[in-house]
Amino acid sequence: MSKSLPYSVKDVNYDNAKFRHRSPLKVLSQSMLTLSTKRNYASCSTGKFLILILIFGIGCLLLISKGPNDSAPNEKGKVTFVGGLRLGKLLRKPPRLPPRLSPDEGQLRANGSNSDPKWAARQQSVKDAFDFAWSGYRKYAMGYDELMPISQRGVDGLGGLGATVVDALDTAMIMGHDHIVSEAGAWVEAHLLERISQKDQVNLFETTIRVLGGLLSAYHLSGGDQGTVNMTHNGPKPDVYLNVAKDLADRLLSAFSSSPTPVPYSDVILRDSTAHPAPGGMSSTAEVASVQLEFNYLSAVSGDPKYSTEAMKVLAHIKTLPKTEGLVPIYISPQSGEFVGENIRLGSRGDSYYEYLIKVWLQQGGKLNSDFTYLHDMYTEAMKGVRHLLVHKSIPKGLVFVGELPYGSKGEFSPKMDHLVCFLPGTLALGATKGLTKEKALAENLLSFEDLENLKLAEELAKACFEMYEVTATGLAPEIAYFHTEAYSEDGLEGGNKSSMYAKDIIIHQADRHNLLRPETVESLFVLYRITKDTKYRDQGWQIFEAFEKYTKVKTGGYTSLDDVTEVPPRRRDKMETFFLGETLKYLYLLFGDDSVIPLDKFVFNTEAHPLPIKHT
Ligand code: DMJ
Repeated sequence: MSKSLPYSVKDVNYDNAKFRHRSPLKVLSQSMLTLSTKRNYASCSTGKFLILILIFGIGCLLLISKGPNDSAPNEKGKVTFVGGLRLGKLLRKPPRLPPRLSPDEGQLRANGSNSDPKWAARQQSVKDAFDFAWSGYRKYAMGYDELMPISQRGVDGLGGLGATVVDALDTAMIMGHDHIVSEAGAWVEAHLLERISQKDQVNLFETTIRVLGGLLSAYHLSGGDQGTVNMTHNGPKPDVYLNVAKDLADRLLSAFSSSPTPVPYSDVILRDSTAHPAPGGMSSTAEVASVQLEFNYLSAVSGDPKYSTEAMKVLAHIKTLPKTEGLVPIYISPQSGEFVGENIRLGSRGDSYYEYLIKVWLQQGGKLNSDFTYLHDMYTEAMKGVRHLLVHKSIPKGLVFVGELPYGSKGEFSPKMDHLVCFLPGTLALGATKGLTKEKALAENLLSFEDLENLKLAEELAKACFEMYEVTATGLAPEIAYFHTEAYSEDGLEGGNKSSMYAKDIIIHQADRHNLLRPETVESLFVLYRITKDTKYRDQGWQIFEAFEKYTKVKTGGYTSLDDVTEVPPRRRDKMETFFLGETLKYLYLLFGDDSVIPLDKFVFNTEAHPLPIKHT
């Protein structure tokens, strides 16, 4: 294999030679060679010379008359033609052969077309599900954080800011549910500022990702930020959302200013803008490192740098702390600024630390050699660490999963994987292609060795995440799964679907059999579909959606969490989490829809699925 290839064919299942650079001179001399061996009429040297001139002339003409293919999108997405300097430009930058898709891939793309009525109908089903979820919430719980659909009432589990209203708002905008945008928007305008000024304790992270993130996304999608996007004419003016966001963020800033280190406290008392550590004193690593997308965007649109400055200090500080091959413990102390304990995992309390490293870098323009390159470096090192220390294969069927190191890298490996880890396939794929399709990224030679490794891992992990659903009797994943390995096995704890070929690979403990309507797997299916165009991700998403419809829908309105996904009928809990409307249904809707809606190279989704625009640099 040629050393000039940027990566080894062994790592990926396509032929890199198809995408290798060839200089125009090489193309020409190769054509000459082919011609002269195939035909005999160029035997005299004058003849060869004339043919050379002829081919060179035709080549020049072809390059100059390339026309519409030689176009480039301008900043606002309109296409302008790059005329004039074409020849010089092409001579400077050698043309490359277009990537050839395997017949399979070509088929996948054709079937995955957004004009396909099958997917349009499925997308409509998700839109109807959102309407049904909202109708239950509106009827029984309007203004509460969450709906308890079985007891038909509301509950304030997140501090009482009407979290479902704000989490659902941008999903309604994206789906074009105008009446819901009006209802939710009117509620925000009439009540939210007052609530914020009166409420007691909230969690910095949860309030930032759900409420602040939701407000900022609603601001953008309703035409704020110089009207780059305007998905709705319903609801209040964009500035209403922005003003509430500023008021909320001003209070949340106390978590940063009260702490003696750059690591913020976990809890804020909204009404008097004070803050304190969580009981036990520690903050979660994921929590302190997953507020930056929101604070950065607020600074950008408000013109006040203070939000971004405070939030980014956390990441700059974490950069200086010792790590294990880029991996970090799940607790950090705001008092000392140091990590606490050795528990390393990409599940709860660890997850979105890794997600924000790459997403904040992308949000800030995704450039190497910028002030934010350190984030890309931290992410790259961490993903290498994941591949080296946390990725294992199950037996007997070889599912690739990400486990945990509860006692650090010197302690024993645990084959436990939270459903929360299923954000990782999507993040890995996004980080690899920077939101472009795999086809485009390959054609433009944009993928490094690391990117290709990460993309491959993304696809393997997405399979394990999907099988966590397939293996259960309900077709819905448990909160936590264990994987059968050489070192770890337990009998009699299968998911209930005996016909699953992974029934022996996946072990589900009694205590972990609940399902909270979580989004991570469908989030990854959505990102992987956009990036690979492989329709299997849509099919899998549809299967999951159907299982939600079958087992979690509550007749009187709304959807509910379940107690045990391994039993049919499953025992039900009594809670519709806000992220079912904010994330799960949004990602499913986007999975079945047109790629041009919230394109991945123009937006980053915060960890609660609220899209924020990528900064133009
Ligand atoms: C959401 O609130 C966010 O996605 C967060 O990062 C993790 N957990 C939930 C959804 O499962």
